[in-house]
Amino acid sequence: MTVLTSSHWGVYEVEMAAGEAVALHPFKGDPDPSPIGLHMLAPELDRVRVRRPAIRKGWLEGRARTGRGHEPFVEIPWDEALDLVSGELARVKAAHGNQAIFGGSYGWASAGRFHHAQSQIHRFLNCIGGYVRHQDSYSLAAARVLMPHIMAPMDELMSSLTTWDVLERDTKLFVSLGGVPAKNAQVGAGGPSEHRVPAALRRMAEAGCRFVNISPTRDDLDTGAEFEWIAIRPNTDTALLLGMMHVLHSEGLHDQGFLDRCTTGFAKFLPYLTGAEDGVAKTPEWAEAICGVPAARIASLAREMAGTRSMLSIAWSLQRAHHGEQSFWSAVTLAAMLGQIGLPGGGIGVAYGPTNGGGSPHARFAGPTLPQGQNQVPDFIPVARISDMLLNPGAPFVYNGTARTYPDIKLVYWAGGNPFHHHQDLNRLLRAWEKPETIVVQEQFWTPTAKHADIVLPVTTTLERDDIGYATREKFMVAMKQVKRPAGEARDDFAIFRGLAERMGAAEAFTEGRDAMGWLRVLYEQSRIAARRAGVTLPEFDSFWQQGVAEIAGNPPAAVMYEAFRADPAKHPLKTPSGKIEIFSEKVAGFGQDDCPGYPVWREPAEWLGAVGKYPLHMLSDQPDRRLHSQLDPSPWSTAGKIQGRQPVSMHPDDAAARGLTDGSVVRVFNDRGACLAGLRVTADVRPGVVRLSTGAWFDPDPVPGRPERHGNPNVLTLDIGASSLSQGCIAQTCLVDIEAWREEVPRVTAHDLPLFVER
Ligand SMILES: Nc1nc2c(c(=O)[nH]1)N[C@H]1C(S)=C(S)[C@@H](COP(=O)(O)OP(=O)(O)OC[C@H]3O[C@@H](n4cnc5c(=O)[nH]c(N)nc54)[C@H](O)[C@@H]3O)O[C@H]1N2
Ligand SMILES: Nc1nc2c(c(=O)[nH]1)N[C@H]1C(S)=C(S)[C@@H](COP(=O)(O)OP(=O)(O)OC[C@H]3O[C@@H](n4cnc5c(=O)[nH]c(N)nc54)[C@H](O)[C@@H]3O)O[C@H]1N2
Ligand SMILES: [Mo]
Repeated sequence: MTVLTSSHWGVYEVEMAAGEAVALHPFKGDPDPSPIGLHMLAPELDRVRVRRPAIRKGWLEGRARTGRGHEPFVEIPWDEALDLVSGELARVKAAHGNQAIFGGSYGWASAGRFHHAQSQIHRFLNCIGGYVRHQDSYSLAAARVLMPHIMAPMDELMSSLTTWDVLERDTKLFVSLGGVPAKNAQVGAGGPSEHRVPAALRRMAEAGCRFVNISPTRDDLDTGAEFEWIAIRPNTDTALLLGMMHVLHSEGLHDQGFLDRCTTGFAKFLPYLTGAEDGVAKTPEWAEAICGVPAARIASLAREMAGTRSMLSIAWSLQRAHHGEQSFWSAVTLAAMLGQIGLPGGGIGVAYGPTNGGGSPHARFAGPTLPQGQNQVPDFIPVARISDMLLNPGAPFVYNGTARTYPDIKLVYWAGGNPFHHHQDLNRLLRAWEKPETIVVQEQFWTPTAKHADIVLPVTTTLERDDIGYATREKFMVAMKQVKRPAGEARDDFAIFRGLAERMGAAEAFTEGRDAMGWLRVLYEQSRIAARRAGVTLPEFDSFWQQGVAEIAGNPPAAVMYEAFRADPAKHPLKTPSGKIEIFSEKVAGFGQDDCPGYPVWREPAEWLGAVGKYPLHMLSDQPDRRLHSQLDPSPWSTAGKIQGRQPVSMHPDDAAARGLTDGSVVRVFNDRGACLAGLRVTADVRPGVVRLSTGAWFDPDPVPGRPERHGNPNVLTLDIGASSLSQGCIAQTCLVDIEAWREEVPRVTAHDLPLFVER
């Protein structure tokens, strides 16, 4: 019998010897397995595990706030560590209330539905009176806030995408904004067991579908055939889409019948489009000056989309930008004018490619989910406003139409995320990080966030515990059996929180008298009931656990997104105030915000290539192809993709020549916010004026102030402001930089070193 395990990169077969995992192999049930996870057993990863509870020396000796990130750690026994953490939680609670505890703890953590770090920490903190949470995600904040006002919640839009087989049969023209990146489709939260995206694109191309990729980078689409690349300036898609809409309207190519039946507010948007409102007609010529795409091509593309069955796919990266809401709203409006929403193979998808799940043919039902309980603390922050919160307690902010204030945080507790990976302007985060009195981090590895904590508690990996792997609309549910002893003294997040709950009189509330296996059984049974309602029969727990895997059989028929809504909008209304697609939203207009008015508009981003300033290059920091974010960065697969040990930065040959830079050399990427060293990759796959530095190289600040970060982490350069006052979302893709040769001695990368340990 094969032992299977699941991860965010897919399912793998575990080779066992004498009861321990010795090797990982691709899962035979997966047509296109990802290489990322094959390296989970690598000694390079084992070396950087957190093995014992560790306390920063200055904190242990006198609760000193200074010293985070450069002081040594003292390792202590578990009992003492749990006493310290529970004592600290109790102290902060008594002195300042639970609203002084930040437990938002954003992050992807690992696959496995029970040992899901976010669920565990939120459940625990709720059992002791609550915590300040976060709202939305780094991935999708602008869209998550906007889309329910105008179309539907993002989760609904993602899980109801028209399925690939329909696209293969009916789509004649597929236009992607930001590609359908195969590198991204490797991933799916919880376990993509059947990687299907590259093959689906190939089948579409073979069936005769034509592809147009509108993106600053060419290589985010691969159909196995020729396709057209329209190299747009970053952050200007809204202008291009408005230019296309202008053509549709002025040539009478828009579907007035669809607009009348299925949308609301087109008439209120029209004066902006024609220029009757502001004196600026949003013509293709107007758009060309902004987005750099020839007006003639903008016009012809609009006609082509109107003249055939066309699908518009919009990558999430477009809304991870200043005024990022506008690209999504514009794309929805263009699709509405084309009138193909609800027709087989036509309309809009948000999006094909960011993860494996979109367009999947498999049934949808709730997987095993640990209940998180009730949070007594009402305070929250939009997820990417963490530095603002820590730096400005009591300061006001607006979010989705309401005015709020930042809470005053004394204790930060993180489990399952890496803010020194995910947050923008890391030099600013370093200043904000000095504010809390105590920072507790539960981690598997000595990540930069662990190194910047006061108390680090060692956590098991998925291979070291029993769990259930499941991702929405995937083909298999996997019994993730423990195949390895925990590294050092690592414990499950559940066991750690149970230990704390026992000390704080909340053990019964937290565990409900169950151990981990007891919970797996209960959560599985709940999911089995949900599956049955969706027409899927899962075996009983014991046979599932014994078989090691359950196939999700009983697939629904091929589906067309919003087919029923299109057929009868009154009977199948959307969850918007009007029940229709809102091209004009009374609700959003009522918020009275110029940076996100009641209909889609072009607003200049804070930084972009159309602005005259001192930094001439637009830096994209996309998702890395050899990792998930910062996870497994020390693995041989991730390091093999680096140049002189650093993250590659891609640059157009013209830009490299203008600066006298050569492929493979170490360069300094810089702006006013910071600088890092990266390895130069010269390629015509990026538009001139654009550079790409993928995320995830572990943050490696130089101890000498003013010297560049050493590993190529783009977040020392990115801008830390909200997308707009509507969503306050992450805008990592709005960032100008310059690049020069690095002529000094190249410093060693220390990101994967262990911290210093001292005796007490
Ligand atoms: N510049 C720029 N920045 C970005 C983005 C961008 O496009 N550009 N993208 C953003 C996006 S979309 C996202 S989603 C974020 C991702 O940001 P994160 O989700 O914070 O990144 P990860 O590297 O996945 O961090 C997860 C951490 O959890 C730890 N972990 C894994 N399993 C467990 C467990 O069982 N228990 C515990 N306690 N810990 C565990 C891992 O070791 C890892 O350190 O980054 C954002 N940052
Ligand atoms: N291998 C791998 N896969 C992942 C992840 C990972 O870390 N590693 N992370 C996962 C997560 S958490 C998320 S949220 C998704 C994110 O999914 P996305 O946000 O869609 O992914 P990105 O890779 O940031 O960007 C996709 C493409 O958009 C292009 N692009 C950037 N800016 C613009 C623009 O202004 N206009 C246009 N037209 N194109 C633009 C980029 O060049 C890039 O090729 O990916 C998921 N998949
Ligand atoms: Mo994300």
